[in-house]
Amino acid sequence: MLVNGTWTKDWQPVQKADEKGRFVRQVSSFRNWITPDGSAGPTGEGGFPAEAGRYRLYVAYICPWASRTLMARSLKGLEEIIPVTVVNPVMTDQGWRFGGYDGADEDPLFASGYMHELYTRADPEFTGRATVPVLWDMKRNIMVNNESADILRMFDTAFEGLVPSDLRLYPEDLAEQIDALNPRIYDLLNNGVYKAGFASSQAAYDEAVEGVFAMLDELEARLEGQSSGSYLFGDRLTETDLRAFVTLIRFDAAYHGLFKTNRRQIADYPRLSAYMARILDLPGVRATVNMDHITRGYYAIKALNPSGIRPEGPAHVAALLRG
Ligand SMILES: N[C@@H](CCC(=O)N[C@@H](CS)C(=O)NCC(=O)O)C(=O)O
Repeated sequence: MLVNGTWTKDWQPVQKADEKGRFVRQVSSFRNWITPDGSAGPTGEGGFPAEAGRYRLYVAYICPWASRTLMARSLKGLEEIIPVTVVNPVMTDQGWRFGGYDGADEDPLFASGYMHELYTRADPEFTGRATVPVLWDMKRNIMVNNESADILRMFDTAFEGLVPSDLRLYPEDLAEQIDALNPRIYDLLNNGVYKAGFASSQAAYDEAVEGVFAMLDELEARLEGQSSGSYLFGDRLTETDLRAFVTLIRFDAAYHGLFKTNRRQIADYPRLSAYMARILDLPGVRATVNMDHITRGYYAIKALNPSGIRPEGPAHVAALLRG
């Protein structure tokens, strides 16, 4: 990670843990918002008006948080106006790097070798992990935001004047329910699988796995109570579905094995499986799922898989992705 703008040698690939061995994810630090007129958003400063071709999104296909922003970009029809740069799926001892893998890009703006160079460009004194996604302002050459939850919401509203869309990922009438379910899905499922995978005590692992399957059971039951073909809040797709999808699609191929969340697979949940397939079939979504990057990246995490051997992967996942 970076400490006062310098890459530190005491890099910890197994991430931060609390006193009980529970994995702790870093809080994001660039929190400005793109808005239709450049006024300030809910956090950070103003000065980032919606403009075509002004902002670049840096992502890793392996990363569920980055992938939800990619999904929003596609579903909202923003591909033409927000270019994307994809990093190499394998985390190095200097964090995410550019190029060197099929489907990974060089940094077109600064020819950076590593993602952390963008962070020190944005803040020469930056302390923290150089995470993806990153939304970069190519006009002012500064980082707008590195929190995917914010990026999702600004993609939903900021560019309406440039690319109108009927889709509302965060509709006002569902806001309260979305805000209630999101943090639970995040804690138990999205981050829950990481808490299981990176647990450094049996108790922390047990607790995390319990949470993961409690949430999967809850989501299965929720879908069961609704008409077929629906999403978590009925017939409208929302940001909560994107948040759930990114973990579901990685589950059987990566988390079930590498993160030891192996009580069940998503394939064992009929409604969740159908729901996941339905979302995958939405226009533009399949292109945001690069299973080669996902399995290559996860199974290259040395702390969890020292040999780096990548398992073949379940046949049902390959079949699902072929469509
Ligand atoms: N709060 C961030 C979390 C993003 C995050 O944790 N990204 C991971 C990859 S999935 C990352 O870049 N990790 C690099 C590191 O920890 O050094 C968000 O949702 O945008």
